[in-house]
Amino acid sequence: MKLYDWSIAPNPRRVRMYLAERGIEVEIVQAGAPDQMDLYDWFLKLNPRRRVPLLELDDGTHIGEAMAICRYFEATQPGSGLFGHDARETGLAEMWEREADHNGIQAGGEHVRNAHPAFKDRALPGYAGATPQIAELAERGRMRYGEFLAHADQQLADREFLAGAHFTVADITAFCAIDFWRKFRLPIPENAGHLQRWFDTVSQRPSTGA
Ligand SMILES: N[C@@H](CCC(=O)N[C@@H](CS)C(=O)NCC(=O)O)C(=O)O
Repeated sequence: MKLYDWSIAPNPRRVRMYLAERGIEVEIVQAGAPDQMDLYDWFLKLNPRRRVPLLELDDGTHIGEAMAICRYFEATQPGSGLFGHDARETGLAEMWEREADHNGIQAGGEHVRNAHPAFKDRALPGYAGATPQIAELAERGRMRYGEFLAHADQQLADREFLAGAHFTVADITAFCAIDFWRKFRLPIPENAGHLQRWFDTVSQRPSTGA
């Protein structure tokens, strides 16, 4: 089994954090260089979806999508609680994980990839052809991302983690989004004190260094 990774990218980090939280060891193969904007040619030939992370099983099966990969490990080695400890927490973890993916990782990406010169003609990940930047999408992405930060701040006002008392995959995805996009001028707002407290707490977890 191999996990194709790209050390600089936020989505593979979601899987690395999940594995580190669980103490699961998998062979990790870099599919792109840390100082390049493109994944390696050999990887793009191997994976027509042209994106990381990608899990390769021993029978050659390829599983993409960060949470699908985490769910594979949760199914083969169940019981971590990272997808929730009971029905209520499972629902909340799922809801906030999706929120953090759609309006965190993807909305931040909608802004940065449509605004930053480094992403000229590369506004969407995973496409071989040119995907031009659209200024209106950059603005909309910033708006969506801002809403996400505000909602997360509100949610964290009276609970330690997004789904409640326990750290879950929702926190993993939200942390990977916020820690990545803050480097592109999308910081945690000064008035989002609950979110900042949560971010500082999660930053202390050893899995963030994975
Ligand atoms: N929804 C996918 C997103 C995967 C994705 O967009 N990965 C980025 C890295 S964070 C990528 O492979 N980008 C390739 C590119 O920019 O061409 C997931 O959860 O894995």
